[in-house]
Amino acid sequence: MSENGIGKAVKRREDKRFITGKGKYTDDVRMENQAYAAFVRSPHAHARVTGVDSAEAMAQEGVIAVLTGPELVGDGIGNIITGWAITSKDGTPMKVGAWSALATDTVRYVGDAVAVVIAESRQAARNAAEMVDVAYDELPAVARGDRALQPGAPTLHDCAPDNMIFDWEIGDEAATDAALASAATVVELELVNNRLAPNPMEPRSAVAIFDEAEDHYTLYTTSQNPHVARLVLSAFYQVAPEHKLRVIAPDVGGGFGSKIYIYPEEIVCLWASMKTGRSVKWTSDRNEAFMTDAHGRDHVTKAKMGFDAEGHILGFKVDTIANLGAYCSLFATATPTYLYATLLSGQYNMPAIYGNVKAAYTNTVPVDAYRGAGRPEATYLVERMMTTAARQMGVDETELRRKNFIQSFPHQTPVIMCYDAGDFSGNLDKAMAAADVAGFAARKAEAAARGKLRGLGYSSYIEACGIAPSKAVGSLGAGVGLWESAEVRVNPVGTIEILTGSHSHGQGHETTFAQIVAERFDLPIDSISIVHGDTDKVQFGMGTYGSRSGAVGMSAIVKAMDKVEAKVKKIAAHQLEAAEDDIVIEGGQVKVAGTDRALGWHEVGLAAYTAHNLPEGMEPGLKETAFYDPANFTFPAGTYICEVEVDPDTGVTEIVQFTAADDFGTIINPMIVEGQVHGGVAQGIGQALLEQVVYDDDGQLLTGSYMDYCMPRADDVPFYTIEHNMTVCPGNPLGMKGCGEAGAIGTPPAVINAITDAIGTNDLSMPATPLKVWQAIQATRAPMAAE
Ligand code: MCN
Repeated sequence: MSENGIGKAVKRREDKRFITGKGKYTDDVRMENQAYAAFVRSPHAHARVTGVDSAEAMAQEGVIAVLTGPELVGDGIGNIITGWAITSKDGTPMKVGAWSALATDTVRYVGDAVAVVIAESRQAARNAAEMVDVAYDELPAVARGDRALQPGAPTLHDCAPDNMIFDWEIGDEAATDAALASAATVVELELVNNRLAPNPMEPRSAVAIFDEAEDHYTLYTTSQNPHVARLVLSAFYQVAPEHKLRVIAPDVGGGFGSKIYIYPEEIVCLWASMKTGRSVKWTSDRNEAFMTDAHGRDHVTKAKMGFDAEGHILGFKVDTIANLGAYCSLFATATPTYLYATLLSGQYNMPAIYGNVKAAYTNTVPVDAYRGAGRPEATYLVERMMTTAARQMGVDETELRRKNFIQSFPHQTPVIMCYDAGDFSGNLDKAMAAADVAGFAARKAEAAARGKLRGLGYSSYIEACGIAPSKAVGSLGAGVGLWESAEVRVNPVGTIEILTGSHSHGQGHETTFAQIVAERFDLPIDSISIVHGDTDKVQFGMGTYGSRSGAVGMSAIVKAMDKVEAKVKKIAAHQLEAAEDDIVIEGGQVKVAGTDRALGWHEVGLAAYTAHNLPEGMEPGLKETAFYDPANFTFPAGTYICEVEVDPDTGVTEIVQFTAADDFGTIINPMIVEGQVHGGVAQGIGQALLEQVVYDDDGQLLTGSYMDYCMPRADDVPFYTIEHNMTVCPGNPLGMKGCGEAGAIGTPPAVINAITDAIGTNDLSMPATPLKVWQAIQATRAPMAAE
């Protein structure tokens, strides 16, 4: 079949424009009457706004308008919503504090927008923004989730006097307590999952265009899900009715989750465009990005795992406090609940699990989904627990994992998920062979001879991708369905356009999506184009996050291709006077199998549109649409092995080897999948060793630039060894599982388990900076005798 079909390492077609600088991003859009927005942001973490004086700003040259929260609310622009309703264990609904795109009376984090200046140039807007005089009455602030829930902490929202958004539970507490009480060994852990800034290469940007003559709005924006943005902007923020608003997400330079949400800036730019009659552009700078892009993670967790005398897990009890920041962002409430605690079973048979998650408001920027979203938090906990338990019980950690691995499928865990397929021992075997675990002792001895501490760390992760089915997620509180759509449009000349509701912002969909079409119709990949990211071109779709585009988005394309194939076969059978079952599509032709009777693929396309000779009653045209709602999540899983060398004198960790053995089901493009794993592992290494957003106790952001927030660079990451161990996913037509987040999910515990193996203590938190590692080493050493 096609030389560019499934399983082929086709080079990314989109890269030509990216690497030649020809990508077209939102900030590249320039309108003739374009003005610029600059936001006036709160310097305080918590304060009452007692007045906004814009006279001086308005007097500056080039300033068109200064707009404020009360005007926005007065024009009927609605509050920012959260999309997943969580019910607390006492049956009460979660407490959602009001979030206006421009603050009306209170600011709740440093960077909260108070006003916007619209001016003729970016610089004029920024200069004038500094002249807007906002009077604040400062209020006490709280930045840590655990502290926000303590009595006496300052209250952010009246609806939640104790700052508790929800106090949610999953699993069976009594059964878990009984299991722990009967356990031969109980292992306890306290962990912090550090707060991260997503840092996509392209910062957020918006260009809003109001066409007064047509009473129509267009928004160019850096979105992972333009249709959802249009829906929310229309239905909830009342910016414009859906049919009068076009949202275009052109080339988007990465998102990692942070571009799922509809932020205040897009709402304000659209509204300001209507108010001023000008097109309005805003592009975030890096400081603004650190201050206002939704952050990720930020959990504090206490957990206990009980084992019987043979090392079988009996029960797992988890208490987590999740810091959700100042307001509930779009997916924020789903991340520490249904995306986290439903994976507490990891790859293991666990008869009893109980998870309690308390979500807190704090005076920090909202926390939401960031690459992995909930699943890295679960994996970090489960996999550090397994390693710690093996060390505490004095058993081999790979044997402990194997003993507890789930072996038969489908497997229903005690926390909602039903794993459909997997080969966890096989993943571990592949990883151990590729990492040459057998040779580790010799490498450790050699390192010791050089004065270095060498360690090996494991992580056997599992994740759930392609959140589904819509009915099930609806019953758990989701405000949307999580299906995907596709249209397969065969043109009269036989070329094909695929209109997909998925959105590519670095994942290579223009290549992989075309590969499955090339494979199916045995056509050159150049005759296929992928259209996405424009609500005026593409039918409603749900966008890209949760590694769903392969498993869900491509499945919709397959469904639409089924319909196209059926019609093509009918037309060919009619014209070639053969039975439909005898028609095959190959080599650019539609043939009667075993004969030389054939039509060119393009001839069938043309026949569908001339409609001169179609079967009786058939509609002309060759274009089919499908909506695909998956029957279940997909469950990518794997084992990662990290080998480190620690310098005991400086605490510096070097990752000397990193092996990833993943099960992503059917792989469409091995090169793109490897790239996805490389990127994810780099982010996982970033979380484990380098990255951390820090707010001080007053809620001031201390890591507001790359001088203070340490991203991984090329010399922080090793060359990776990537292995695959495929079990086909039974839940979708291609047998695929997602690969886009695995690296970020599986990596952090592998790195920390390796360092703690090297230095001989479990007491280490992320990011494991040289200072922390050095201090941990010192703590393991006996105090020097007093002289
Ligand atoms: N693929 C494949 N075979 C598989 C699985 C996937 O060939 N078995 C291909 C897919 O066709 C697609 C790519 O791999 O081209 C990733 O597919 P998938 O795992 O379905 O993930 P999505 O396309 O839905 O992308 C979302 C995912 C997420 S959730 C984050 S966060 C993330 C990630 O992708 N953000 C990224 N990878 C990123 N990569 C870049 N460059 N930039 C981001 O912002």
